[in-house]
Amino acid sequence: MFKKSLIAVAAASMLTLTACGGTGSAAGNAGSDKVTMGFAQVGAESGWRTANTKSVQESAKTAGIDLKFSDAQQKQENQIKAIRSYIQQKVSVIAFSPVVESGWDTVLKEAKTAKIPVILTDRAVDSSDKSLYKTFIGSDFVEEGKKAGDWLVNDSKSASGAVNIVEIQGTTGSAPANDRKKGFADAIQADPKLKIIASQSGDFTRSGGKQVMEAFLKNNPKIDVVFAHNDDEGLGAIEAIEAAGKVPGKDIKIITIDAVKDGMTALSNGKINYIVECSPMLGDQLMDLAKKVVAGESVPERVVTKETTFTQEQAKQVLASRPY
Ligand code: GYE
Repeated sequence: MFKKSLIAVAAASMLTLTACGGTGSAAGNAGSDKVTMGFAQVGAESGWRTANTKSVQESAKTAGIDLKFSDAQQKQENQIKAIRSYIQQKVSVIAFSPVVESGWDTVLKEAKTAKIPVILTDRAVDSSDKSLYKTFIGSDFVEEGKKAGDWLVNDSKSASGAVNIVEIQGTTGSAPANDRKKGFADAIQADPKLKIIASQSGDFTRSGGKQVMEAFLKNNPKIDVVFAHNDDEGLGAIEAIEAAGKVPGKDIKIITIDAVKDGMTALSNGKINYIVECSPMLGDQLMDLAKKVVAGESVPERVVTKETTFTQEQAKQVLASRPY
C-alpha cells in the first residue's frame, strides 16, 4: 500500500483522546447537566475531513457541549478503542463517522448496554439492528455518484467511439466509496460508450490519488476521463497527469466529489471539469440532534444534507465566497 500506512501504524499506537474544555473527571457526566459528547473522527485524510472536524469543534463550542475528540487515523481499531473509552468515561452521547461500513455491532451493543446514545455522522454502518444508533446525519452518497455519472453521460453525447473512464475509489469498504461507485456505475449505464477500464482505491488522499493515477497512466494508453471519489484524489491525479505531459481537464477530463477550496480552485482553473458537492458542515445539526437525543426527544432516523453541483463557470462565481 502506501508508505504513509507505516507511519499511521506507528502513530496509531500513540492514539490519544483529547478533552476540549471538559472537566476530565472520572465521574463523567454524573451530577452535571452539561452534555458531553465523545466524537470519534475518521482521520485527517482530506480537505473535507479537516473542514468537518473544524465544523464539529466550533459547533460544540457554540452549543455549549463538552467535546471529547479523537482522530482514528483511518483505522477502525482506533475508532473502536475511542468509542470504548467514551463509554468508560460515561459521556452523554457518542458521535462518530465510521471509517468502514462493517464490523460495528459489538461496540455499538456495548454503548447500548451502557445506555449511551450513538449518532452516526457523515458515514453509515451496515448493521441490520437499527436500534444500535439513534440517527444518521450525512449525505446521500449514491446520489452524489449518480450526479457525477449524469454529467458525464450528457458531456459525452457528441463523443464518437468508446469513452474510457478510470475510477479512483475512496477508502475500501467505506460508505462513500461503496455508494459513489454504485451511483456512478448506474448512471453511466445510460450510454454504452462509457466504460470503466480500471478502478482502484486512493484511500481518499492526495498521495493515494497520485499513485493510483500514475499506475493507470502506465497501464492504459487511452484514458479519457477520471472519476475520483473525492477532490483530494482528483488533485493527486492532476499531478500525475501533468507529470506525464498531459493536460488535465482537456486531454483527460476529471470529475470529483466534495467541492472544498482546493478542488474548486482547480475547477475554476479548468483542471477539473465538474464537482459534485458534499457538505462537511455537519456540526450545527449534529449538536442539535445530540441535545435532543440526550433529552430523550425523538429525532428523525435519517437527516440528509442538502447539496449542489458545480461546473467550471459556476465555480468561478462562488470561489471567493466558499467557506472551506
Ligand atoms: O468525501 C472525503 C473524506 O465521508 C463524505 O471522506 C466523507 C468523505 C469525503 O475523506 O473527502
